[in-house]
Amino acid sequence: MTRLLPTDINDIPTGIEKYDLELKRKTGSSLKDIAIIASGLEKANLEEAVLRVAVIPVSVGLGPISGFSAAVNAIASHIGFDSYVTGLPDVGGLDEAFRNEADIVMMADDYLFAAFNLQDRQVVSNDEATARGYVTALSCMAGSLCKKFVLLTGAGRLGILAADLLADRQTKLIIYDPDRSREKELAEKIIEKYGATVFTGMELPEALNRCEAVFDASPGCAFIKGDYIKSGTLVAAPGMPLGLDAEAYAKVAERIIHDPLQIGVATMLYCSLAVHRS
Ligand code: 2YJ
Repeated sequence: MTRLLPTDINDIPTGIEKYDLELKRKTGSSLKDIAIIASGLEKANLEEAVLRVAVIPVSVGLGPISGFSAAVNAIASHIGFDSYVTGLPDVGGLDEAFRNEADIVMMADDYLFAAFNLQDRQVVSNDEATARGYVTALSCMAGSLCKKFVLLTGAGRLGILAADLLADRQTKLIIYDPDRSREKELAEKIIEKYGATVFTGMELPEALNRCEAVFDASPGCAFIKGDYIKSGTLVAAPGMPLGLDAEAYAKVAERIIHDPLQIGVATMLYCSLAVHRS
């Protein structure tokens, strides 16, 4: 996750209802349901009690991003948590969260954005949750990803997590990274772990032509061109900025999941209630 800009997130609190309707139209599932499925929890087994979430602004490094804590808070409230932003940042905020008996604390510096479940000593990173949430959303959109050609662009931190989850769903994985050694290294790991078929060494136009779905885990901007993507392709694109150019976006507008925070944050919260150790 590159550092978000206030313009990426300022509309989240006012637009969350509309966002959720659009997500449901595209995937058949609400934000809350995608997060629950992604976490591996069973909806029927979830406890009734409303959990308290404290979102703590963090001032170290590059400092607070205007609207970041408010956006995280709006997402948590929208999916049914009793969420609030602490009055103080940093250690003062943590002190406040403990005194108010928060169940979950969410905070981000320039390197890590994490949810800490204070009851169960669980910690979930935004990267981990974003990979889980977006693979789930892509799968809901597709019906099933099993045996489908899925192109994963980007073999970095998020790509490594997504590759694992996509291979686990028995996709025919195509990995593309401009750094071909990273691409190969990730493919070898996946082949060794899952005995899966993984395709590498393709040029992007060929890979886009072969695949039925794309998981864009790259930090690149507008490198997926409209000339090459097919109009039926399903796209999960968690990164900011968007990897698709305007023409590519227009072609897949009804089949693309792309947001700056919503799926990642919602999935962090439910994953913090579940046990995940991969
Ligand atoms: O509290 C705040 O407002 C800021 N300290 C939030 C900083 C948010 N951090 C980022 O955007 C970093 N790029 C985090 C990367 C996390 C990896 N997914």
